Amino acid sequence: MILDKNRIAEFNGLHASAHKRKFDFLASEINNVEDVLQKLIDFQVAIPSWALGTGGTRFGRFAGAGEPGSLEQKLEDVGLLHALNQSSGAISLHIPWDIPENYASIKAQAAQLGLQFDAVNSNTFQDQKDQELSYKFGSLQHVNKAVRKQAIEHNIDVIKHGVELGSKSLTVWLSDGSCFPGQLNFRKAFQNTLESLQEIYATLPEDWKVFVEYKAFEPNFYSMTVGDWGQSLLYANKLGPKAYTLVDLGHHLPNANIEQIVSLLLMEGKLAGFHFNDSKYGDDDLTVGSIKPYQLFLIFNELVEGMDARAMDHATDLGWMIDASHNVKDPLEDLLQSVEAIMLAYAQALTVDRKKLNAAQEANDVVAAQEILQNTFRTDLRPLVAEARLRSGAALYPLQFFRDQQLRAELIKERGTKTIATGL
Ligand code: LRH
Ligand code: MN
Repeated sequence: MILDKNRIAEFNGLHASAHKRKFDFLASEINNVEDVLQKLIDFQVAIPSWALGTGGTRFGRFAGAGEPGSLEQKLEDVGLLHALNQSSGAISLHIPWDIPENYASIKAQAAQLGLQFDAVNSNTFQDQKDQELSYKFGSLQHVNKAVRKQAIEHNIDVIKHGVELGSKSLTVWLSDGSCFPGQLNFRKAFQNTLESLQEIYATLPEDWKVFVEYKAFEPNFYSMTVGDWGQSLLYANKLGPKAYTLVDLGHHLPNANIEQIVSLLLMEGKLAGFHFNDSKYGDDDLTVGSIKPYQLFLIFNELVEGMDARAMDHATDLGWMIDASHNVKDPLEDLLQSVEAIMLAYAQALTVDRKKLNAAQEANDVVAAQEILQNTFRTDLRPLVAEARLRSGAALYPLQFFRDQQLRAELIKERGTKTIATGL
């Protein structure tokens, strides 16, 4: 479905005056409002190709209707999200779930939809039907050199797909680890994994990066061979300047201080970027900001402080990606909510009074420091994010537009109810 822009203009017309009243009031309170608006307009979040259909758990999957049944239809869906919020200008592909049959036509379709190809993701956490050796006991860590070789070749293959598409980074998430004490020699597993990553690293094009994604547990439940930020940073430092640590918000042990991890990885110049989602217990892959919106704000607060300290370009110097799975929500509605939550947290971080906060920190005025952060968090900045959308030709309220215009019903009319999207 290609959305007719006039439908968006007509919708915005209905809401323009109410929006202007709210925005004008808010703008009068923010001294760098134009700078903030431009940063919001420039900020793009990559949509995961594996999260455009209904996900499931080992207990069940309740299929949705009108899902994308091909890579072309997945691009259409990301194009639709981008038309609605002008903040979803990239797609992150997972190989082999999304191998393009024809690079030229996929690139042409993406260009027509205003989409870039963000990081490509390898997959050595499943055995493909035509695969010779199994990854049951790991891939890059495996005790058997032939299995490691197979996994290395897959990652090199994924880079080739990425180069064809114009992507500039490879994300490596390894399910490797162990389920029981004694099952694994941790040192050998680390060294096998490092040597394997070094072979992959050696094939990276000059202007490419490799993102090493860590995870505390699942699908292994005793140890993970890239189990936390420290281990990932160890790999990234030993690999070289093109290797970075990717932070998936759902990959931490309970109560981890993710904003502190982000601050230190940024300080070291080794932060790759993010897989945004939210969780209450494990790697729940829930809608961004749906469980811990204050933590998301605190993470963006560290990001803006740390990126400005290194004069980094907010929009392009880090990887901004969503990684979610939708069990009970419409995938597109869930992703619209997630992008909104990310833009809101970024807007909040951009409007924190940094001079006052630094002064409070220097004075150990703990109360003032908290008040400065919470005043911003408790200020409704939604009109600011909506204004950025209005100025970039998007819908003032994307989710409401999606529902009012019954876009899911239109997708079902086009695709039927039986199409199933590859992915999680
Ligand atoms: C692992 C993970 C990884 C992806 C997968 C789909 O939990 O976060 O980033 O490869 O989800
Ligand atoms: Mn992830």
